[in-house]
Amino acid sequence: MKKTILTILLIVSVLACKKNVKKTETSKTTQEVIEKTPALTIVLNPKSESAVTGTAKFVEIDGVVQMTAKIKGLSEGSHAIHIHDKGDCSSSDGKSSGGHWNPTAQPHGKWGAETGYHKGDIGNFVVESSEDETTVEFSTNEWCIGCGDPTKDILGKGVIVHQGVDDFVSQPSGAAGSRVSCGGIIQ
Ligand SMILES: [Cu+2]
Ligand SMILES: [Zn+2]
Repeated sequence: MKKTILTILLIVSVLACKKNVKKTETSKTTQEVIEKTPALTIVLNPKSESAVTGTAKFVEIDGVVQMTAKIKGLSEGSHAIHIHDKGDCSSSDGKSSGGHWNPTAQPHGKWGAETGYHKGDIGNFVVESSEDETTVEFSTNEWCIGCGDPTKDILGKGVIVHQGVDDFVSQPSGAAGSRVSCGGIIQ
């Protein structure tokens, strides 16, 4: 009888031990995955006396950077959004962020155009109602977050939202009008 109880206790403790080990391993793996996923969220601040605010979230998964921008305070209609060369939004007109981010020395254009485009040429988006927040989604494998490759790395650059529309033709920046919101892509 004593032997049976001991055996049962032994089996129970071995099972409990096994369960514990498995749990620990699982949580460690999840933690590692989180640490390996570069991500950041930046704030977009009003410029050129606008009231355009928002956030832009960047996440890199399997070599693809996904941008999700949420923007408020824009008038109804189409507006341009780009990545500009500097993460400096200090000037009141947003021009401290420089021209379009163009590390591959291409002409300005529509994203993916055979004639060329800047790495910052995200394009236009539509605001359905000036009352609502508009979500802008964009993803590409031509960017990275902190990989150090100067032709891909968006860290240190700046997101600019324009009052006007990018015509994809005018050089060097698509004649998209004033810069109404700015956020530095800085961790
Ligand atoms: Cu721009
Ligand atoms: Zn451009």
